[in-house]
Amino acid sequence: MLTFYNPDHHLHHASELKDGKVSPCFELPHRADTVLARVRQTGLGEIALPAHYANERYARVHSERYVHFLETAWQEWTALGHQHDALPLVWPVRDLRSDIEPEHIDGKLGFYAMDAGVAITAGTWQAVRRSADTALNGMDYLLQGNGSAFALCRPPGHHAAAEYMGGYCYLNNAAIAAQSCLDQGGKRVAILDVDFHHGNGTQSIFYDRPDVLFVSLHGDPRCSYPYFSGHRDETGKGAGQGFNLNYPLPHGTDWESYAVSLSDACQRIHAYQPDAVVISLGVDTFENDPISHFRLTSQDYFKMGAAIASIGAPTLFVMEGGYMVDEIGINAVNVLQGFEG
Ligand code: SP5
Ligand code: ZN
Repeated sequence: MLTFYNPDHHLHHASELKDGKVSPCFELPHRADTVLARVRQTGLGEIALPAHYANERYARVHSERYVHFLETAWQEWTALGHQHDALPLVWPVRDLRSDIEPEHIDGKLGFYAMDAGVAITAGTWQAVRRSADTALNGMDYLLQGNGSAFALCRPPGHHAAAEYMGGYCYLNNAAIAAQSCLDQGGKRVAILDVDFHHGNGTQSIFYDRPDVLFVSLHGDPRCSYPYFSGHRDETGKGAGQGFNLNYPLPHGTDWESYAVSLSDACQRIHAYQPDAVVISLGVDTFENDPISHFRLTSQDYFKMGAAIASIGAPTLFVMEGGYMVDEIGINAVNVLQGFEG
């Protein structure tokens, strides 16, 4: 399997607010380095440097003003004399006004964010856009007639919606790739999200559309981040009714029960007859992940890959979360090898 990878992800190395303290982000450059090293070590296949794409491609699923904000936020922040990371700190919840974009960068940061896990640093925009390009090039490669590809994206994307960042995510790489398939003649794309956390951003982007089937297995939002989406009754709206499928699972879920939901999910995707499948591949479902609560073992990831192969469609794997850095490479590549059979 061909891997797309751009080392510019190193330019994004941020802090986050966690447990009441600003501390180094769990989402570190070392994560992608570890996965790349495992790709090399296992001889999975060639590694290609992704092409560059224009902002308009990101703006197919994000608003233009949000893409502009990401591109200019660091400049606006440093114009105030700051030299450290920018973090959002005020949000337009419920009855507050969210129809007017603030002019001040402090207001914009909250307006365009869902949490304080998305610092803007000097290199964030460059890393973020190259991450999206990695997924775009992976999809182009599928559209050339190839059966699979691995987009080793970093930063991840699935918490980012049309107009907000969150959960270490800025541009929604999987959504951008799915939309690119449709823009180039695809009729239906399925996105299967196996990251431990609900892919709220991807769900939000495609919630009212029947041309993208979004299916997610994740920690029950009653007790897991992102807390405010991922319930079973979120099934889509309008023309998209029935094209959003959530499988919230309890803390402690192991392969035996995970596999029941995964098998059901894969059957539903197969029945949809998609032109392509995008896998939001988070391996934070691992038993020793430091911020998650499932109990999959490294061996289980081979079986996950085999289940995904049973869908029988061209498949783009897009890297999302996974934070036990010593194991993330093994687990991610086990999925890819399990897929190849
Ligand atoms: C892409 C992705 O996996 N994003 C995950 C974002 C999760 N952010 C909040 C996690 C909060 C977990 N708090 C645990 C603190 C342990 N001391
Ligand atoms: Zn995650």
